[in-house]
Amino acid sequence: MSRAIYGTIEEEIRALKKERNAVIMAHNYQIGEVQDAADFTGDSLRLAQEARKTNAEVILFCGVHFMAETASILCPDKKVLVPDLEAGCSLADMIRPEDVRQWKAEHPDGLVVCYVNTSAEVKAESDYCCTSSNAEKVVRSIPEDKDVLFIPDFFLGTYVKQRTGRKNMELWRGYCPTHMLIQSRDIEKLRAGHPGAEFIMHPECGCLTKSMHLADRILSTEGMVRYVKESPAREFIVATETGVLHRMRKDNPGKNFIPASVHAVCNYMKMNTLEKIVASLENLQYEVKVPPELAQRAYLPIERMLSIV
Ligand code: CIZ
Repeated sequence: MSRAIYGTIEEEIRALKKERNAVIMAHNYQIGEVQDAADFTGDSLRLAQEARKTNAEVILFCGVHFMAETASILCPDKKVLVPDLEAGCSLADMIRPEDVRQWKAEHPDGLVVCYVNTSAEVKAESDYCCTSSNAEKVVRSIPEDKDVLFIPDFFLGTYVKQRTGRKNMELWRGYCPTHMLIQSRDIEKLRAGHPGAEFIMHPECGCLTKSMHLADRILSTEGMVRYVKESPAREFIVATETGVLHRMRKDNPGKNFIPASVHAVCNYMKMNTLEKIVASLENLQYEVKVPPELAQRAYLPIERMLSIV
C-alpha cells in the first residue's frame, strides 16, 4: 500500500486498521502521535479491559512487552502485535519466576501480589496481579493472616503498605529507572515557584518516601488524567513519565501542566512510532503470543486484577 494514495501517515494507518480489522491501544506514556493514532489510550488496567471487550481480530499494542503479553493472555483467539519487540520494561526485568518460587518455598501459606509490570512467567507464579490504580484494593482483599510478598516495585509497595497498615507484607526492591529521575529537590523548587499548582505524584516515584507529604494526590496515570479534568485548579505539577502530559494538555486546553522532571522519559515507551505502526499492520509483525500452558497459569492473577476495581 503506498502512502501517496493516502496523503498522510495517519490516513494510511486508518486504512490499514480497516483492512486488518485491527484496533490500536496506546499506553499513556507513548509519544503524542501514537496516542493520537490509537483507538484507546490509558493505563494497563483500562487497556486490558478494552482488549477483553474488542471485536477486532488484531490488537496492536503500543506500550511495552508485558502489556502485550497481558492482552494475549486475555484474548488468546486474537492476534496481538507490537510495533517493536525491543520495547521492554526495566522494572519487569528486576524479578524472575525463580525468585517468586523461592519465596513461596519459604512461605508455603504466603501469597504473592505482582504489579502488572512483570513478565507472564512471573505472573504465572503469582496469586494476584494489580496495577497502580488498584494495588491498595487488591492487598486489602487478602485475608490479614496471610503473609504477602509484593513485587517488583518497592515504592508502590511502600505506599500500599503505608495505606493499608499491613505488617506482614514483604517488598521486593525493584524500581522504575525513569521514575527514579524525579527528585525531591526538583519538586520542592517547582512547588515554591508555582504556589497555586496542585502536585500529583505516581506511586512508582523513587522519591515517594521522601516527598509523599508534598503531594496533593498519589495516583496512577489514569487516575491523574481523570483528576486534572475534575479539579478546579488551573496548574499542575505532574510527577511521572512525561508522556501522560500529552493527554492532559489535549483534554484540558485552559490548564497548565508542568513535568516534575523533563528527564523522566522512558526510552522503551518511546520506541513505538507511526512508521513502525504502519509496518506492523502491513506485515502483521511482531506477534506476541503467550504459550497456552503459561497463559492458563497467568490468567487467574490477571482476572483478579480486573475484578478488584
Ligand atoms: O498501570 C500502568 O499502566 C502503569 C505501569 C502505570 C500507570 O499508572 O499507568
